[in-house]
Amino acid sequence: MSNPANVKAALRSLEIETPSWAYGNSGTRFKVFAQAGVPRTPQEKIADAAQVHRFTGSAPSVALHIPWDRVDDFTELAKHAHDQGVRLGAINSNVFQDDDYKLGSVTNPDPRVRRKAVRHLLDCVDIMDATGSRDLKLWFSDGINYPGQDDLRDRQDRLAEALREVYDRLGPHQRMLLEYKLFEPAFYATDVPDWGTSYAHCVELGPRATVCIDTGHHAPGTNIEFIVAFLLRAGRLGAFDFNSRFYADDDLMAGAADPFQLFRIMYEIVRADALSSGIAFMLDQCHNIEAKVPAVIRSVLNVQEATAKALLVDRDALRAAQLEGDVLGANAVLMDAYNTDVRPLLAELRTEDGLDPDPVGAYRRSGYGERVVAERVGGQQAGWNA
Ligand code: LRH
Ligand code: MN
Ligand code: MN
Repeated sequence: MSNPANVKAALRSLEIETPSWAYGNSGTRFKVFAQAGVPRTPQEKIADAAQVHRFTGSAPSVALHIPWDRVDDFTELAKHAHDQGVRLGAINSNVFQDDDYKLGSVTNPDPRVRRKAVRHLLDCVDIMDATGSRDLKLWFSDGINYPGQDDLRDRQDRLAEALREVYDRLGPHQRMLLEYKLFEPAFYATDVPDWGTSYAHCVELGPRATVCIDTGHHAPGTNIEFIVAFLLRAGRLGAFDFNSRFYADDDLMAGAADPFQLFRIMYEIVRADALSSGIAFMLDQCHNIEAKVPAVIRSVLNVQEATAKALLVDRDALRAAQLEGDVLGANAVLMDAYNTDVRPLLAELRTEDGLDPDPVGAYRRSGYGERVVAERVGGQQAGWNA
């Protein structure tokens, strides 16, 4: 097993970005259950994100979604984040909410709609310039519901053209993250349905275009750690949107439904020594029935636990067993690490860093939740589930 000091050092370097939309009201397409005390403004979402960082020490940045988080002055918003002890992270573009996008955004057959969508993406790069964000995250709801509805290949051409224009606008230190999703809201054919499509467009674009893996965006049973290993080998894994799913894009807390899968993903990261290589480890979640800030804290802890277990894998013993063809032995090495209770190690790490060993408990005891319930009236919707 790796030595605990090395494990702790590696865990200290792990940064998990939280999404502004996790703090707002959200729900399913059937109902949004409004919660008391949820943020009314982007500034208040950032204040909540800062609480997650305060109690975990591992969530120093918050992703924005535009236009959900539109403000007049993004430089001011970046300053506000800094004053709260966090920074602004990835800018997530939103070209899926307007009526104009009924038949798609950048792949829409109507050039006027495509121009509008590209203009929004370019606006997002302007916002990145103001916030100092490195990453532009693109997710397209584009696709078709019926065979013959539109030309599959033309849509790829339109997509490539739009991506090129946006990629060429990026500054030298900015990156594009292209997220894929199997289905929903388009059902028959999605224009960026899988990692292969995303990867192929990224390769065509250039080195600063990389794939974002949202763990909820695959068919059931997909081996996500294989995708992780492949993209790492190809140098094209840019980011994760972590969340848990039982069925589809459930957006539940990362590591809640399948902590073993999260461990297997993090093991591939550790295996590639890629924990601090610039991959953005982000959460993309909604907390529809549970309290939001503690749910985000719990998710950060889940990612930390999976990572700690991945770091505990005895890589030398694993390699030796693999090369000997010792199937059971190799599997046992991995399972030994997974079955280790890493909570005492993480509690010790937090204590050493001046944090409470129990971040969820500490948050509850802080009284922040009660205070915002008293202060904030009329919380805002997180997303599109009106
Ligand atoms: C799409 C998605 C994408 C969006 C977010 C709100 O399902 O995962 O990342 O930006 O949800
Ligand atoms: Mn996502
Ligand atoms: Mn999603």
